[in-house]
Amino acid sequence: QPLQAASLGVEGEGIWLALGTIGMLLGMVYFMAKGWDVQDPEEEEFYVITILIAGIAAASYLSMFFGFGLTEVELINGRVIDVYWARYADWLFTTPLLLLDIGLLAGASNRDLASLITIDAFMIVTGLAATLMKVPVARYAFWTISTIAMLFVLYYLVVVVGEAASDADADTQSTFNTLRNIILIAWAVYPVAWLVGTEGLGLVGLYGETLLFMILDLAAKIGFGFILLRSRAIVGGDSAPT
Ligand code: RET
Ligand code: DD9
Ligand code: DD9
Repeated sequence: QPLQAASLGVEGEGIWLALGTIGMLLGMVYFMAKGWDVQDPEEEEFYVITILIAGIAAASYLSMFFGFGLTEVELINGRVIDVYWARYADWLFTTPLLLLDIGLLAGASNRDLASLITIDAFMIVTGLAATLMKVPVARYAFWTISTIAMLFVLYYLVVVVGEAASDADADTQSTFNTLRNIILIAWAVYPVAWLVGTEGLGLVGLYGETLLFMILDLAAKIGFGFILLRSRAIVGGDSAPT
């Protein structure tokens, strides 16, 4: 049965893709239910962004579960690797939205937000290039470029966005610090997962790598959203209409 073959995945990793789909859907439904009565436009913005993040990820996980977001890359050394490219489509949209969430919380300027999101998109695009290239040295070169871009994103988040947050009230500062720490810890593991996984050195198979990405994705999106939307800091301040 083709459907069954697709949903099991290449190494049985379909179980983690199914759990990822369910986790993203549950997160999305929870955020929708929690935000249903929200009237304040500033607060509503955080809900819209965070629900969109979970929805995009749910669609991406479902497509990977059905084997739709999967492709094979044949390297020049004859090695053939299975790659879930749908992740990159997901991350291209969701990582900017996550940065928008935390940037709006901190009260960062539009100019700083635009810079941050541009470097982030560059990180994902060069990461996809690393993933699809046939020449191993080119793959590691693009991985290195993408990782340097990530270090810029994290630096910018701590220094520039952190500076904006330091002017905010105590609630906002404490929520910002928690969310920033989730990003610092979770995001930094992604290039390591790529490097040890099937795209890189192949120390970890597709099964283990898919599990690792699922845990990271749920922490970085649903854990992040849960903390953000529970915080009083997102309720519009003086600027909100009464
Ligand atoms: C890649 C490979 C190349 C090197 C680097 C990467 C970084 C990816 C990151 C992804 C973050 C995803 C999130 C998803 C939310 O669920 C592309 C793996 C640096 C940081 C937060
Ligand atoms: C063609 C199916 C790709 C699914 C990716 C979902 C994320 C898109 C934003
Ligand atoms: C030009 C960048 C090369 C990076 C090599 C990394 C090799 C890891 C095995």
